[in-house]
Amino acid sequence: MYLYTENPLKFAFSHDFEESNQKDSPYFGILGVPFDSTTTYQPGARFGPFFVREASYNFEKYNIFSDKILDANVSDIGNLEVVPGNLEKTCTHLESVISSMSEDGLIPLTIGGEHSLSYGVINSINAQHNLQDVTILHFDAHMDLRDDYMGEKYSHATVMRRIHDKNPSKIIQMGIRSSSPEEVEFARKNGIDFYTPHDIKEDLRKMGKIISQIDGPLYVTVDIDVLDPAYAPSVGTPSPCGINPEELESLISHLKGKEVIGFDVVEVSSTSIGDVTSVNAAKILLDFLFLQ
Ligand SMILES: [Mn+2]
Repeated sequence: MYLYTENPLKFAFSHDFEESNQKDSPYFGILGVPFDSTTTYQPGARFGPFFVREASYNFEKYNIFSDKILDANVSDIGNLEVVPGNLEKTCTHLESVISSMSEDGLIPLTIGGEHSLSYGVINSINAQHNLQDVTILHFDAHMDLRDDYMGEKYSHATVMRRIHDKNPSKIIQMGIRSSSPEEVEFARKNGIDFYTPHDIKEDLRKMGKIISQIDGPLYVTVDIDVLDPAYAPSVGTPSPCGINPEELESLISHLKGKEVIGFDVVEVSSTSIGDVTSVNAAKILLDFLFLQ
């Protein structure tokens, strides 16, 4: 690096990985996964990592609400080398990188990319943690609990079903407003708790409490389409009448002090600078980092 140069593609406020720092507090590693091959409707999530990083530069390092300067240990390790059109090979690469990150003590913060990548991350985490002890907190407009989507077992539309197959301790879904009757039946039969935007708007405190009461290790996956399309129009599968950014901010704030073993923000398909979808996605990551 030369004086007066910078690498604009690293997430704002991230720094080079220093192994010596990792002992006292959690160390996070940001990984972009520019992959969107199973997208059903609006493609472009492959550009999510770029636009989310770009949007991250427009935020302050100071959070006025918590009166805190962001000082989380966070290192942006770059993008995964994906195999366009091949989810299986992409997930193999992903699992390899996530495993290496875990060996270095880095907790993955993944920027998507389509939602199916969460499966790759969780599958790899399964090797480090016992997934049977892990709660999955899932923010989404969609349940993603289909056993297959048009015959495909591995798809953005089946990702939570594949994660459920791995027997996590619990799956909690928030923001749900679009599903098939079979998915609702599956959720009810299998102890998957789901809450609609109505539940969240009616009693935000109660929803926060549900998050506060999660015990043990926790993986958080945020499909940005959980937000209303007014706040996140550039998504693979937009669904109206979602929650707003204040509600999501409030829910995320309840992760303070939790043992979060991974966090992803997926389905950002922005195609222009300043797109509100990527701005909100960057904000979610920063809100989470401010809790550290
Ligand atoms: Mn979704």
